[in-house]
Amino acid sequence: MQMTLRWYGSQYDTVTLKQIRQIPGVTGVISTLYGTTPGEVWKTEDILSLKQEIEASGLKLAGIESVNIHDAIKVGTPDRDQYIDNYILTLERLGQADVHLVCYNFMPVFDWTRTELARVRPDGSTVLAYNQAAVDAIHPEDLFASLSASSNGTVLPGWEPERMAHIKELFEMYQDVDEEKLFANLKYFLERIMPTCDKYDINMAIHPDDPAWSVFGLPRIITSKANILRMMQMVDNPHNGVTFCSGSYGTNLENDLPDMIRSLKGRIHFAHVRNLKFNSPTDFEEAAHLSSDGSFDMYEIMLALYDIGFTGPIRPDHGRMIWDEVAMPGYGLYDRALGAAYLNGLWEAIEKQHRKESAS
Ligand code: CS2
Ligand code: MN
Repeated sequence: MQMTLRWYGSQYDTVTLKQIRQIPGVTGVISTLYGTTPGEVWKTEDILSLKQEIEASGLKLAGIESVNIHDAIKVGTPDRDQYIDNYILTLERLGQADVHLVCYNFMPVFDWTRTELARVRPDGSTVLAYNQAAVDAIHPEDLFASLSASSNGTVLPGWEPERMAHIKELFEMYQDVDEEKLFANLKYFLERIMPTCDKYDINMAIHPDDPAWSVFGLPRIITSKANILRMMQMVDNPHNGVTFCSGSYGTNLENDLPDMIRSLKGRIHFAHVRNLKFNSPTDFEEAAHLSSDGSFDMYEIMLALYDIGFTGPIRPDHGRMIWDEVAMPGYGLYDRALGAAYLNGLWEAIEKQHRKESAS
């Protein structure tokens, strides 16, 4: 595996490449052209300058998170082909720039959903948290307003003000889209892009829906073992793969994370590894990465990745806000650096144990 950190670009991120370079064992970043909107064709010069900037700092551009999908593709409106053509052009340009990993998601309207961006934990750190009763009681527009008020002046991915300005129309667009239709539209999209992915060896890695169930009445499909295996089979090409995000699949306690990882052998191209602390099945908060701070056994998750021979980029996911850092919620430097060091430690122990066992 290759340890990475997500980085939003010097214009948007409070964390610098120099800081990332100094985290032991982190060799690359996962980035994006954060200023682009879904549906836009990425410019080659912008891709290359992002890559050059990252490489000049001694890091690698390990992949893109995300090239976002225009709603026309998810809804399947008549103009979707134009947007898929645009997506293909972006993929070609990424491939020509020697980028071979693209993370994306297929969630209607929103990306991840949380009800609080700064819940205070017993140690005084603040974390992103989710409470189902709070979602049931709030209108999405009001949730957006309350989230942007606590985002430390940063723009949250998937909750961009331009998108939220059209939230009513977005909900209307999805009126007739149920889970089956969403699956069909995803299949249509993947079948059209696979030849380009084959040509440039681009691994597409779908990010799970977060939380892994329907919110605000919108359909969600990338939620469980059965659904993700259905997706792998419906377009059975190794370039049609997965971002295994423990914090997103893990929102549903029925998901057995190590078992899911093993069932996806060969199709996990990217991993987000983080912990959650459940206070009840419908209330959770984003604890520190350490197993004992949350509800997941992080050793078992890393062991499963090791056992399937995972070699792709991995990153700590959201971190807590600690040591008075002011940054994009979930994306500060300090706690993600602790997360990276911890995951590297688990990996080293697993690797050495395995080597010892096979020598004896
Ligand atoms: C990320 C997602 O911040 C996060 O929760 O894991 O925003 C992820 O980048 C997207 O869903 C992938 O398209
Ligand atoms: Mn994730």
